[in-house]
Amino acid sequence: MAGIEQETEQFIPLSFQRLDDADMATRARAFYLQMRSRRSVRDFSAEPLPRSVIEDALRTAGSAPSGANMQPWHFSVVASAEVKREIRLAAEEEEREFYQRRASEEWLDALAPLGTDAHKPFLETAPYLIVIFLKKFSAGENGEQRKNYYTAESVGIATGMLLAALHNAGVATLTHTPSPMKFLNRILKRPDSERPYMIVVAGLPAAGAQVPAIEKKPLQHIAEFI
Ligand code: IYR
Repeated sequence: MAGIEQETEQFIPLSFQRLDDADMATRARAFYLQMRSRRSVRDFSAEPLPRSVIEDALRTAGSAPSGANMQPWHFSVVASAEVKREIRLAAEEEEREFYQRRASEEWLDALAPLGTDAHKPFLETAPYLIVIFLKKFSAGENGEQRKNYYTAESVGIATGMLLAALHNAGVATLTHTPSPMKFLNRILKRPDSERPYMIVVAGLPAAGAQVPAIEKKPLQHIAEFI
């Protein structure tokens, strides 16, 4: 139709691998065992990692499903020592405020088993800080703003896939959310239409790194079959 902008939907055959039941069960178990060995790490080594590993993990994250396929995410990967330092200083300022004033007693009690405080050396030590931004809007074909849908759900899924991809590649991670995180827009020069969602700290654990002795709920406590 001349003059009318039209998006014709096109369909292609689905590529799907049908596994037999035994294969499914083996793979489901192997993936579970692999993923349950993931732990959030707060004590990182400064040892560098190949950028290609981070790039492929980001490709995995970028393959996540999203509302209307808008892919409402942006990943700023920080390896620069100066920028990591800037982020650490700004984050620690917010965290001091959090631990000294903002956090309720109840929240501090809930965090006690993790042994966290306002001191965040890992933001400088780890080789990569992957800063994830949530885009309420994307640029349309003619530069106009297009609204994105289910942005929190979409970015949450992409972040989970990123964590799984990094763990699968032997990279240790920490999900870190200094609050508020608006300083990340300033430091990383991202537009106001993007909301900092999370920092994923990525690298190798320091020799002798320890993690809190915490457990995951068993299946019967988190799921039901009806
Ligand atoms: N952002 C703070 C506090 C914190 C909050 C939660 I919820 C955690 O699971 C862990 C920490 C910090 O990073 O210390």
